[in-house]
Amino acid sequence: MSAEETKRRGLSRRSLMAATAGGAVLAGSGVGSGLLNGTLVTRANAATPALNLEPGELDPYYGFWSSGQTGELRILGFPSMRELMRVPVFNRCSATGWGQTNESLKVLTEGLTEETRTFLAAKGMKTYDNGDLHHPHMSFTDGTYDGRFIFANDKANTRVARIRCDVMKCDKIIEIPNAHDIHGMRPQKYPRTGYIFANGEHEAPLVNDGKVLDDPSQYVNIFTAIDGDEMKVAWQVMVSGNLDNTDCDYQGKYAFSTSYNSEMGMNLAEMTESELDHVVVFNLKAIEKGVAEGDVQMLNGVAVIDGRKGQNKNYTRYIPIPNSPHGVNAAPDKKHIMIAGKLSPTVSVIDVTKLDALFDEDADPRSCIVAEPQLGLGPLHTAFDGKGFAFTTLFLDSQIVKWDIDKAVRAYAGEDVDPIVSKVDVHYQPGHNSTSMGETAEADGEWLISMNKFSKDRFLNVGPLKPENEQIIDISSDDMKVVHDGPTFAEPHDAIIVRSDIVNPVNVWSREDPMFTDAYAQAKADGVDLDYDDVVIVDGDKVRVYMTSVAPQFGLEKFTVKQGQEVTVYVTNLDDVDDVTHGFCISNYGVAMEVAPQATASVTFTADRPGVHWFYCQWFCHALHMEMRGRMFVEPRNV
Ligand code: CUK
Ligand code: CUA
Repeated sequence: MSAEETKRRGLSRRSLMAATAGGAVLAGSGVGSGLLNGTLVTRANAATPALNLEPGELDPYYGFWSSGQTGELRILGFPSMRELMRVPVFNRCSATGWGQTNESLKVLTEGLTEETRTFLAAKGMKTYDNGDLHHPHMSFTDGTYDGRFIFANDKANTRVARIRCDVMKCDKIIEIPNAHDIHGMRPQKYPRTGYIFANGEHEAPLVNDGKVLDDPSQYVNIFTAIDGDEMKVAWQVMVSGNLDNTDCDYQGKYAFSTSYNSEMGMNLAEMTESELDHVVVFNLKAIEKGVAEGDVQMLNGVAVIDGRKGQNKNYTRYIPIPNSPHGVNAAPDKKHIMIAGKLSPTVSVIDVTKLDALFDEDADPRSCIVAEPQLGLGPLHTAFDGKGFAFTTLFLDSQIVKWDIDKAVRAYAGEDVDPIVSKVDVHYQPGHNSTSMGETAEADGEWLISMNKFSKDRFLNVGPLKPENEQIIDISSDDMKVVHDGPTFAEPHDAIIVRSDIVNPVNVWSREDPMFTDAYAQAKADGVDLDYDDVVIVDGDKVRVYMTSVAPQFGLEKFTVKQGQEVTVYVTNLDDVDDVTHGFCISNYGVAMEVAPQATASVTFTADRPGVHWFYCQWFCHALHMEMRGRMFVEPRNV
C-alpha cells in the first residue's frame, strides 16, 4: 500500500501496522492486541493481556531479573519490559549508598566469615564490592510464589542474599563456608521455603589453606542447604564431580544438581572427556537424619555429610546424563525434572515418583529417566506453560524448541511419536528462558522470555561491548512468535515472571523496621530522639550528627566537626508521602545515600579534609530541591 493510498483511505498508523502484520487485523478492538516497537502484536488468545501498555497502565507481572556480573537485582514490569527498579545486592551503588551506609554495610558484612573479613581488612575493605548474581528466585509456599523474599546467588564471592519483597531491599547476605563459588541456587518449593539449595561450582581442597594445591584428587565440591528464614547454613553435602545448576521437586523430598565435570578435570580436554556426566539427587530426609545422628564432620561450624560416589549411603544418587548437563527445571506437573544436555542434543527427563526405588531398592540410577528427546544443539534451560509443554533453549541452534512432555515419555517407551511441536529462531544464542509463573505449579502459559547472550546486529552499534538481547515470545498458541527485542546490560542470566497480585510492597517505611534498629539504639544511648531531634553529639574523637529531613529542608543548615574526627550522619526522612525520597550527599567527600520516606539512613566517614563542604539532597524531591542543602564546617587540626 502506497503512502498516498494510506492517506486516501484515511487509515491510522495503528491499523496500518495491523494490516501489515500478516493481515491479522484486530485494530480498534483493543483486546488481545498490542503495539510495541512498531509491530502490532496479536495474541492468539484474545483474553490474554496485551504486550503493550497505554501510558499509565500497569503490567500484569513483575519480572525479577538477575544482572550477572553487575551484581544487582532488577525489577521489570512484564511484558512491557520497563525497568522499574534496581536493587543493589552484591554491588556498590552510587545512588542509594549501598555498600557505604551503615545499614547496608551491616547486611554486607555480618554474614562474612572471619577469614574473609581478615583478608578484606588487609586491603582496607569491609566487604567485597563486586558480585556475580545469576539466579533470582522467590520464596515458595505450597508449590507457588508467596511474595515474601527473593533469594539470589553470588558466584564471584560465594554468597547467597535475600531481598525483602515488602521494601525491595536486601536484608541478609551470607558467605557459604567450605564451598567455592555458588552458582545454581533454588528455594525449596514444598511445603514451603524452607531451604535454599546452593551449588558450589568449583572444586577445591576441603580445607583450603594452601597445604594442598595442584592435587585435584583431594578436591571436593559442596552442596549447601540454607535455612531461608534464619539465613544460616543448615547442612552441607560433599559430592563427587562439580555442581552447576540445581532445582528441587514439588514433594519436598529431593533436590537435584547437574555436574558438567564429573571427571573432576582441570582443563577443557579433561572436563569434556566423558560422554556421560551426571545429576546428583539429594535425599533430603536421609540427609536430615544423618545430620541429626551425627554422621558428619564439623567444618567451619557447619555439619558436612559425605555424599560422594561410592559411599552408597542413602544421602545421594548419581544419575548418568549425557553430556556436561547444565539446566535443571522442575515441571509444574509436579512429576518431571528436565536436565538439559548442553553438549548432548537431549533433555533427560526424570520422573520423581521413580526416585524412592533408587534409594530404597538400590535400583539402576537410570531407571528414573522416562524420556530423553533429541531436541537440537546446545540445550541449556527449560521452561513450562503448565499445559504439558516444555520450552528448551538451544544455545548452538539459536532457537527455542517447544515440545510435548507426554509424547516424549511415550517415544522413550517405544511409541512412534514426535515430541517436537515447533521451533522459533531467537537472536542469538539463548541461555535461560523463563515463562510467566513457569517455575511454579501455577504456570499460566502466557509468555516466554528468551535471554540471549548475543545481540550482534539487533540494535544500534554501541561499540565492541554489546548488550544482550531479551526476546519475548508469545506462547499462547502452538506457533511461537517473537514479539519483542529488548537490550540489557551485563548480564542477566535468569529471570522469574511473577503475577503482580503476589507482590505487595509498602509505599513508605515503617519506623519500626529492623533496618533502623542500630540507629535507634545509638540515638537512645546519646539521649536523642531519632524521629525528632536535630543535634550534634561529640563523643571524644567521634561526632554523631542527627538530622531530620522534610522537603525541602534538612533539620540542620550547618554543623561543625574537627579535622580527623570520625563523623556519623544520621538522616531521618520525616516525610510520609509516597515517593518523597531525599538524598544526602556531601560534596568532595565521596559520601551519598538515599533516604526514602520514613527511613533513617546513616553514613560514617573521617572528616580529613578541612574547609566548607556543602551537603545537599541528591534525590529530586520538591520545587525547592536545589535549596535543600547545608554546610559542614571542618575545622583544621592545627589552628
Ligand atoms: S547459568 Cu547463565 S545461562 Cu549461571 Cu543459570 Cu545457564
Ligand atoms: Cu530532598 Cu531533594
